[in-house]
Amino acid sequence: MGCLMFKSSKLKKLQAENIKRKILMIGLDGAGKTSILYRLKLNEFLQTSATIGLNVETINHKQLELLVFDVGGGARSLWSYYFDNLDAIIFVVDSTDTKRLPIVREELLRITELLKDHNYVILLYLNKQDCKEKLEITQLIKEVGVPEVDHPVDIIVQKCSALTGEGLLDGLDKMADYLLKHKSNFNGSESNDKKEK
Ligand code: G3D
Repeated sequence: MGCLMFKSSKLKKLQAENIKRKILMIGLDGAGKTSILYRLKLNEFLQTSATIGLNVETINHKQLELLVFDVGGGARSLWSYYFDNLDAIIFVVDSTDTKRLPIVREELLRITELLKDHNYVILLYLNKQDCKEKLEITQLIKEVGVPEVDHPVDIIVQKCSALTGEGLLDGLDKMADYLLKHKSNFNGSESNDKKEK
């Protein structure tokens, strides 16, 4: 009996332990990264100001503890400083900013090339879907170069709005499911996997 009780409390403790994952949130300035971060964290749409440097928040979702780095879009050359040991990238695209889609495309192809030896997933948030003037989803995917990413990276595409909250949790769910399913393949997961046995 004592042994059984020990086992069940140990199991509960292990189940309570979250699996930590490092997420980098990037995208051009004004795409809505900071708004998304705080909508996910606080379930509120906050009035943001330009990110100088970095916002870092922990978001608990499913069994995961996600450490999210929101790096200012004005400092694109700095994105790669956060590539070490990352598990996922949330790439935020402003669906209404059609003029800058060629830059988004360039950046997406650049980061997938830089990360070709890493094991990670990309969640592409097509933000500002509440706006009237926006590109259709298939066109948007084509314009940002998703079909051209030829490195073996899985890309989850999700329409969303930080203003209304629509689509944000759906995207996070899909990313969390992906990370949980593939966790044994990810950096730093060995200890977590061992703990769960
Ligand atoms: P960034 O962190 O990527 O630079 P922000 O982007 O989160 O600072 O957002 C840039 C601007 O877009 C902000 O407006 C913000 O309110 C707006 N925004 C963010 N997400 C959405 C959305 O889903 N829908 C709409 N309609 N607007 C959004 P301002 O006016 O402060 O520049």
